[in-house]
Amino acid sequence: MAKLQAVIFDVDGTLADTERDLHLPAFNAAFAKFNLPYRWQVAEYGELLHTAGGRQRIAKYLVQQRYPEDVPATAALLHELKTELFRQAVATTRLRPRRGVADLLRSLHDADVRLAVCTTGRRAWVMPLLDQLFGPDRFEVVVTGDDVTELKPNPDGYLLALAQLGCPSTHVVAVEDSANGLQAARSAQLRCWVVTNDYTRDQAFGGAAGVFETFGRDGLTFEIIQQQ
Ligand code: XBP
Ligand code: MG
Repeated sequence: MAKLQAVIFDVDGTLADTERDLHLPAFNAAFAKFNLPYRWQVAEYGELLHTAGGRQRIAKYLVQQRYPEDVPATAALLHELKTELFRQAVATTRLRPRRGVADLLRSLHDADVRLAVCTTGRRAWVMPLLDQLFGPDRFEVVVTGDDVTELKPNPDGYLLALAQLGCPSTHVVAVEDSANGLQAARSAQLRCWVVTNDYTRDQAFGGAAGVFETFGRDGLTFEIIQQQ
C-alpha cells in the first residue's frame, strides 16, 4: 500500500458540528437584519444543506420563494452579512471539535502525516474557526470556498489542495461528513472516509472507504486511516 503522506479534512460537520447551532442561526439573523420574513427551521435546513455554499443555498431558496427582486445580488449581500455574523459568532462562542478529532490530528502529526483542509465555507470564518479549535497553523494547506469557482461536489477544491500539498492522490485520503463532500473527493481520485452526523446520516455514501458515526474508539481512528 502507498505510504500515507497527507489527510485532507472537510470542516463543517466533520471537524466540528457547526451547521445547526452556528451556521443556521447566522443565516436567520441575516434574513432578519434584511427585514425578510424567512426563518430556516432545523429540519428544513437539512434539506437546504444539499446545496453546497451559503450564497448558492440562499439564492436557490429565494428563487423557490419567488423573491421579487434581484436574486443573485440579494443572495450575495445576504451571504456577506451572514459570513460576518458567523465570523462574530466564532469569535464569541466556545467551540469544540467533534469528539475524537483532536486525538486523530495528534496521531497523524506524530506519524509525520501532513494535515490539510478543503471546505466550501468562506475563508473569513474558516481561519478563525480552525485557530480556535486547534490552534494556529495546524493545517499546512487550507482550501476554502473563496479559492475555487465550482464548489463541492465538484472536485476543484480537493484538486487544489492536492496541488498545494504536492502529493499524488494515491498517497492522500480525505475525511468528509456528506455525500457532496464524498463525491468531490472521489472525483479527485481520493480515497474518502466518511463520519456522518445528524444531518448527513441518511445520505448515500457509495464509493466511501468506510462510513462511521463517530471518530475515536468506536469510529474512525488513526489506525484505520493508516491501513489505507
Ligand atoms: C459546508 C457548506 C458550507 C456551510 C456554510 O461546508 O456547504 O456552505 O454550510 O458556510 P463543508 P458558507 O464543505 O466544510 O462541509 O456560508 O461560508 O458557505
Ligand atoms: Mg461538511
